[in-house]
Amino acid sequence: MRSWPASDVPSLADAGLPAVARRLSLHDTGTGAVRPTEPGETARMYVCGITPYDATHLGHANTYLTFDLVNRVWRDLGHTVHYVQNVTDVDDPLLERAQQTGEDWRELAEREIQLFRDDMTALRILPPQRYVGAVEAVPLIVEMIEKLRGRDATYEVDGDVYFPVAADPAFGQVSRLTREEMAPLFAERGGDPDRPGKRDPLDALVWMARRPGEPGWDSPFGEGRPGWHVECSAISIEYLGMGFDVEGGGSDLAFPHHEMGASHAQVATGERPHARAYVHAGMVGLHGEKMSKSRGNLVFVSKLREAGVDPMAVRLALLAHHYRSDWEWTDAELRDARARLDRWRAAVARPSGPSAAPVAGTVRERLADDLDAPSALAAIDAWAAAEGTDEAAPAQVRALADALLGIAL
Ligand code: 5CA
Ligand code: ZN
Repeated sequence: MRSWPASDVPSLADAGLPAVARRLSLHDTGTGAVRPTEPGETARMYVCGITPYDATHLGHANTYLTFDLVNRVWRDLGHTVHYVQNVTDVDDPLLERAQQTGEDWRELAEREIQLFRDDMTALRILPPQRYVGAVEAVPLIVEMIEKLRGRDATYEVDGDVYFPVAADPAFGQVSRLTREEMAPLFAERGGDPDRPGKRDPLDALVWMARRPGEPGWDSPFGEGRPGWHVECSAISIEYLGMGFDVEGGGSDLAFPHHEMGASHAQVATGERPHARAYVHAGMVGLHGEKMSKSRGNLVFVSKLREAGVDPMAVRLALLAHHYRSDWEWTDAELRDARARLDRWRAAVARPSGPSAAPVAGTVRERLADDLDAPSALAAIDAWAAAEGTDEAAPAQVRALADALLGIAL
């Protein structure tokens, strides 16, 4: 499906700030360690997209911003980035919401996807090259389930098709959780541990037979719709191949979603790993709880935009927190970000300032170390607060904030 327009990314080398050879290190949930990414000339990234039954809230924005930094740092290091994102445009919560409001599920999805595109554009989050809906990916997903079936890695329960987690000896590799830890998360995050007829409570649904009043597509396993995990597994390996560099999402996706997706992909292809690093952003909360559509405690990006808030202030407010931390949104976040934006804008409007080379070095170094955006912001704060006579510096710092942090000053 259609992605969204890209904002320009200035070349820092052209601005007189050549990059030094460096690797981007990221925290990999699969090993629990911060490790250098080792992409080839083309870096390959898959980030889980929205389930479009409600608009973009600040938690979503924070997660997509995290991977926008990965994209920007890799580009600055000279890589071409091949970025793929899905849209879960058919799934239980979307169909349930449409049912409640009496709206057609396709119209609901299309409206919320468009709002998401507009929010991402306003926040200057670079678009994926491939933006793929579950509905349009049904043939790919069916093909993948056929591969699993060919490897004896499916079974049926009352017409629904399951993947037995026992088929993947590496199951548990992404989340590194014990079965005792997995069980409640599986139940909480869309799983059905108690369904009679399952071989293992943790086995994942890959194809759901059509239910009355719900959409369905033809397949060799009967009319139905795809399970959630197999959607991302099929889309990622179709457009990126196995062993891509980063699979990303919020920390609530580590288990079961990324765990199951990796097992499906590895069993279907007989290769591993699915992704070389699994990277997870922290959860943004409001009033003491994770912001979530099901809880309804949301601050929408579109509402802030409607209220006249500068999207760059929203972006700066999110960047002020390390991507892996869980934190709470308050009005003070936005107030501080606005003040910072004003200070930076005034500083780059000066006829001269301190040399840009040291601040560029620090920003690049801090971001390459597991995306330490708060320290990168502090480096620009210090530059903005100091006086200097370098007449090229204001334009260079403007390019730096734009290229690496996505902040248009
Ligand atoms: N469609 C699936 C992924 S395939 C899905 O999880 N959709 S979602 O709309 O629920 O979430 C989209 C992304 O936002 C996911 O990466 C999720 O981890 C992240 N996310 C959701 N809530 C928050 C939050 N409160 N803070 C940070 N990230 C969040
Ligand atoms: Zn996903």
